Amino acid sequence: PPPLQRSVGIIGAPFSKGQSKDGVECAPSKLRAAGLLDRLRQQGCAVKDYGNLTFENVALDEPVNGSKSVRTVGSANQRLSEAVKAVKRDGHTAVILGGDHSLAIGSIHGHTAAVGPVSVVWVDAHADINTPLTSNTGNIHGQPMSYLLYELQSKLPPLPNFSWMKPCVSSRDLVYIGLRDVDPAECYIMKLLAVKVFSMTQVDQLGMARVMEETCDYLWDRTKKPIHLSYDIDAIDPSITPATGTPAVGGLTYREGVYITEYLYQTGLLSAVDMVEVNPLRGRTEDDVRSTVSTAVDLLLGCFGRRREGNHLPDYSLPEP
Ligand code: 6HN
Ligand code: MN
Ligand code: MN
Ligand code: MN
Repeated sequence: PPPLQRSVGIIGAPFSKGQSKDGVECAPSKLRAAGLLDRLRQQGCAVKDYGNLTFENVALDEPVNGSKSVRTVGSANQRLSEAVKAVKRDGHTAVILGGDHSLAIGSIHGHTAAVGPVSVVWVDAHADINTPLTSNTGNIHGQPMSYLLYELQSKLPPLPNFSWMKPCVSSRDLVYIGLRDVDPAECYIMKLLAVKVFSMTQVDQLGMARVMEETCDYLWDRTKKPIHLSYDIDAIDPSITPATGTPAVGGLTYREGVYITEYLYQTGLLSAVDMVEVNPLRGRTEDDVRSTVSTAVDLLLGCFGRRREGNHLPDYSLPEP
């Protein structure tokens, strides 16, 4: 097959105010230190590094309807949306290194602002579809999908520093993979909107190969749109990726997790990827952190053509004796 899109634009988004645990803002530098950019280049990608964004803490950011740091999260996502839009206009596949999952608001918003409607593949233990009014925790990283979906707009209260954003995803264009820790309100919302879900039960039933076939069959029923992959590292089982803020037992194996990325790469439609919720301060040991970071790197490499059967550059030739 012809070589697929391998021009990558990387944005670091060291943002943590969508939840309350320190450390997730350190992930972009850890992923870089693990050699992400060099390894993408070694596998034949053209990589442009857009650096890390900086975010300000909005003063006097009192809770709104129980949700924490709304203004700070709103302005950070506005900045991220602009950055993702620029990367897409430059013609790259965007990679957003989080940061917590609230940044999917700006990431998906900026992506659609540049390319039009997208399909969203959300790989996560959690559905992250609470509205500010259903959230039990007040953490916005558990809410991003509700901000993004057209169908939930009438259920959202006005939120300070979010007037820049408009909903931009149809519930018909969303697929979840890996769910196993879903709040009752989230479960209700997903049924109400008939969202396509491959929970861990379906992964067990069907196997990941069929899950991916059915995911694409479902998303491509109408037209093939660019794909936004939003990958929460807590989708993977915490025995492999323990360094994350909200671990949930019974997750994807390393192999299932990587298979998702290999499959989506082969579609040629992968247009933006979030890698979120790696928290280098949450592992119990150095090895916990190493395993989490290196799994996140492997997932990103899989998104850009790394194959487990081995790889070589197109111009490779055997040395002559
Ligand atoms: N994540 N459902 C819980 C909440 O706080 O709303 C957990 C959210 C986890 C967030 O996966 O990024
Ligand atoms: Mn998440
Ligand atoms: Mn999660
Ligand atoms: Mn079909």
